[in-house]
Amino acid sequence: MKDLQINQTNLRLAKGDITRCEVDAIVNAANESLLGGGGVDGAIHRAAGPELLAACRLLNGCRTGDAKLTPGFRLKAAHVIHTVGPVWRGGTHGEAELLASCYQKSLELAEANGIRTLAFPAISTGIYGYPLDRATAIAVGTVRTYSENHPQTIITEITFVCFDDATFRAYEQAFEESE
Ligand code: AR6
Repeated sequence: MKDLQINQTNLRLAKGDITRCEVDAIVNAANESLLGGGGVDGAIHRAAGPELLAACRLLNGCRTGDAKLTPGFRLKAAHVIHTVGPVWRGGTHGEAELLASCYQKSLELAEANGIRTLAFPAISTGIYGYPLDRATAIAVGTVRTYSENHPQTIITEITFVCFDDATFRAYEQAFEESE
């Protein structure tokens, strides 16, 4: 498995639990309330501690496709970027654009806050039901395009963290197809 180096930015794949990542920021696949939930959202809130929920309460939610920043509290990551992916409704309700926007807005927020290393979960592919192959193609494509269009970016490392083997394989395929 090769990493993808695009200008300043290394795109890489990892298996495991995003809450343990030693990066400047981890991305949370949240819901519009930002008040916690299951999946990776639940895991991040458990690992960060109750201060995270208190910080999220001050943000007044987040629209689908948008992203907001909090500290990481008890996490190794200094920050959490909370983004809200689309619920899969057959693909004809703007899901692809909204999912791409999650990655784009997260990268812009990272850049604006001095974040150099960033880890993403596979947004929308769990509880929200987005087909894995389509979601990973959008994730890799959007991040790749961002890196190509921002040769002076401060973001040096972007990791796609895969919680299971099927997700890892889908990202491997997306990396191959993007080359
Ligand atoms: N580390 C990395 N990835 C994880 C972890 C973890 N600790 N736990 C789960 N995943 P999901 P969604 C993977 O359902 O589809 C919540 O209730 C998981 O295997 O967490 O965007 C929110 O509050 C899958 O590959 O997020 C929302 O209501 C990926 O993370 C809703 O779920 C995303 O699965 C969001 O649903």
